[in-house]
Amino acid sequence: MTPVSTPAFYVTTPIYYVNGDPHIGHAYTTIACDVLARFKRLDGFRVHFLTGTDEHGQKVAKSAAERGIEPIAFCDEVSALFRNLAQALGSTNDDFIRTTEQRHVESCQELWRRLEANGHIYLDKYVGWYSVRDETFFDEGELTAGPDGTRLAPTGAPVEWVEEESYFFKLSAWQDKLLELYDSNPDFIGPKSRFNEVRSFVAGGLRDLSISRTTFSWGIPVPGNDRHIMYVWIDALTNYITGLGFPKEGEAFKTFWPESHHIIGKEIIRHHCVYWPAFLMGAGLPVPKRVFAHGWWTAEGDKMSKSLGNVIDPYEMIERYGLDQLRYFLLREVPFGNDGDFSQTAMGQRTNGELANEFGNLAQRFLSFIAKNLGGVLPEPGALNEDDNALLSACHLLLDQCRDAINQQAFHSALDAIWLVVRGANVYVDKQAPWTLRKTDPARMNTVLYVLAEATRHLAILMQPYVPSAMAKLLDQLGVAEDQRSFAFLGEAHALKGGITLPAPQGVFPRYMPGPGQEAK
Ligand code: ME8
Repeated sequence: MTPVSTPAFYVTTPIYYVNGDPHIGHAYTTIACDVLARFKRLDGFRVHFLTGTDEHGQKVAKSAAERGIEPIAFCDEVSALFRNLAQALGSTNDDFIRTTEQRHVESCQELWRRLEANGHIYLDKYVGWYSVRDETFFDEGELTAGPDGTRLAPTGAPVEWVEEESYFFKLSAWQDKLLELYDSNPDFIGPKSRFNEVRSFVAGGLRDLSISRTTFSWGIPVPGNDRHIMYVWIDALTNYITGLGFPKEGEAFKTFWPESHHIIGKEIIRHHCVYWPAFLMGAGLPVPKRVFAHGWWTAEGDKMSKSLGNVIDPYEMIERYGLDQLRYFLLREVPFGNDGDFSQTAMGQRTNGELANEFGNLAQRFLSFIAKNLGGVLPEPGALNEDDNALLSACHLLLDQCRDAINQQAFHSALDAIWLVVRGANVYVDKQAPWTLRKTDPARMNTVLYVLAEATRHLAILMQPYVPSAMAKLLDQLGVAEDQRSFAFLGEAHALKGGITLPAPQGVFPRYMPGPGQEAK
């Protein structure tokens, strides 16, 4: 049983709308959260990782109507696609939430009741603009001119004029409390640029928020007035506490909520960093620990869209390059937080240049050397020289460097640090040239091979969150037992023992060879 003192960590993806099929953007956030969850588990944390689907609202109701089926049948179908994608990505989520589940209805209604009881909700009429695509209300001043005198939301989505009776949340009353929250918790929002964006939005003044609709019925009924359904965002955001058993504030809630990390795309930062903490504070609940907004992917230089037909299918990428390769590429190519472009040329280059050549070859060179020349027995090292110590100390420093980076969600920085050592290890092999030492100084050759194995053990253990299947194979080949692969086994105290027989080596990162018609565009 996990001891009670084990630190906890809670990570969530946004819950994805079921009005469209999953694509690479959804895969990106899920993979990032999975890397975070795996890293923390390996680092001794008790982790809860939640993902799921956002199934209510006007947009979903419209999509179901277009298909001519009941909304719930439509949701069942598309939600399953997201669930399957998570699995195909190797996601280790502990739960998959659907907002149409009864547990979630109860949770939302309880949150509403608490807000109402605390005097934060009033009934009035909403008159203004609404974007169905963003499921968001916009002020006149935020809109831009569209074609033929129409208006567009800042996201480019069309807006419609709405006039209907609505419940409102007194968001305007939360300005000072929110500013106080940001100022006393500089890590509440990452990256820093987003923090500043949110802070100045709130400092500019807040208007009360319409939180119910009456003109369609696909949503959670407002307690005590079922002519109204809840605004889809109050419903959606609440998933994060439903997933911990709310309205019960039991063990899961108490353990994980104070350690909650929401990873989202930059377009939904306002909902997560303004509305959500205000709802929670209004209901007398603690706010999440941190919200990190990453950037957006374009495809070969263009915005991904169904109409352009350039939406990148994660399954196709897995099929073509491999799952570990896709996971690595997404977190390596672009600093987490920045926008990036998904180019297959870059994907092919990272797959071959970094994974196959730099990392894969490093391991295969010494492992096959040991297999061929030493009967597969890992040699005992002799005295270590300066070069050996330099490489091993660089390995020993990696955990702290990766931890610092991962705690900031700087997935790319952790990879940069690891890659410096991968490159250093390649320089080391070339300089030490064990193939020459075999004839001139076999004892020194033994030391070099051992140092390479021990360095690779460190690299493989630390790379597990990113490329789990390849690293499982590599650690097998290094003779590292499955229960000795957590970060607690990094460092000298658990170094490999010379004299063990290693299994037959085999490549862990195959080279990508474009098939006919698959040459990078
Ligand atoms: O917004 N690049 O759901 P959604 C990077 N249901 N990430 C992308 C992306 C892209 N091109 N496209 C999508 C919703 N994403 C709401 C969320 S949460 C309480 C409710 C990712 O299906 C990114 O994480 O539109 C983004 O925030 C999310 O998918 C939006 O998914």
